[in-house]
Amino acid sequence: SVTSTPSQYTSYAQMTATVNSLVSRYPNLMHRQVIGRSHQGRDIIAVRMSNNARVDQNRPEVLFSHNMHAREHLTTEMALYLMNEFATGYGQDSRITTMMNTREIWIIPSLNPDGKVWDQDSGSFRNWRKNRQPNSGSTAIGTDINRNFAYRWGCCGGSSTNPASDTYRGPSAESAPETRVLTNFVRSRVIGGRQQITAHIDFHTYSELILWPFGYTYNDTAPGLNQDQLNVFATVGRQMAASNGYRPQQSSDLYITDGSISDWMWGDQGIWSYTFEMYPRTASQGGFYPPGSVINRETARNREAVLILLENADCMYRSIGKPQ
Ligand code: 0X9
Ligand code: ZN
Repeated sequence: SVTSTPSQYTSYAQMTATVNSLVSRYPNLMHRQVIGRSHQGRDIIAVRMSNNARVDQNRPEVLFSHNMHAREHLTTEMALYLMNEFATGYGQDSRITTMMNTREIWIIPSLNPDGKVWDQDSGSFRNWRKNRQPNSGSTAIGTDINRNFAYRWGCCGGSSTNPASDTYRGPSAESAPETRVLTNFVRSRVIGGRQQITAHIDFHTYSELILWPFGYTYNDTAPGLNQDQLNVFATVGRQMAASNGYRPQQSSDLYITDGSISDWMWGDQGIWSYTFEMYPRTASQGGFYPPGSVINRETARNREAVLILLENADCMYRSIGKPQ
């Protein structure tokens, strides 16, 4: 079949158990933190990985975030793949070892646990995208976390004011607890006035794309994104795309969004932030629910792209020959 059943993907409960068992097997390489709770009170966790993970070190940090959209279950598999790869590759693979010795790698395997449970745990998939927060004055449930960020929130027709819409932006920026957990975590990585996180990928499905800011405007450059910076985004984006066969483009080439995570990460925090849209390319290949048999192939497919971003994360301008 071209589609799947819920049991072919890791559930939120299984994800929690898998992360806990990895952390107890690799206590020096993995450190787990609860960074906050979802609307319904589930833990949102972040795992720090490095050669000395229990200690906060002064190194470039790279963040990988996953499963902001409930039904995009392949992205949680991507997080578990990365944890496994960095843990088992340390001391075995020279590129992974170098990155574990010179970076701090943050992995947030599910930004939307309530949505994931709602979509997956009833026996059949529900095609759910948003969080599970009620809306006052409406029976419709949920805010689209990827329209709820506080950078040009609601500015440009790239989100909806209708609580029933799949792209409902919420009553105000950061109104969704899940958005706030992520932004508070990212803000907490400003140490001595300097944001430690230099680069980021937010994993989604589907369409096989690598997207960079801005999403709120069709213009290639904008206030806060100059030509050199655009060239960095495009150069590293194209290098990553050459490794996985995705299409590299500016976010708004797909469609306009406002209040999305990558616009906030770059526009507010100066973090080189990409949005990946994973497998499949088209709806006819299974859309949000491709068969579980593709999980290994489609997560490993991004190994090289992730390493490319990690290796550039100490100085992204080096990619265009202008180290600063
Ligand atoms: O619409 C979204 O939030 C993302 N696509 S998804 O199908 N996973 O929901 C894309 C966001 C990227 N930003 C822009 N296209 N502007
Ligand atoms: Zn998505």
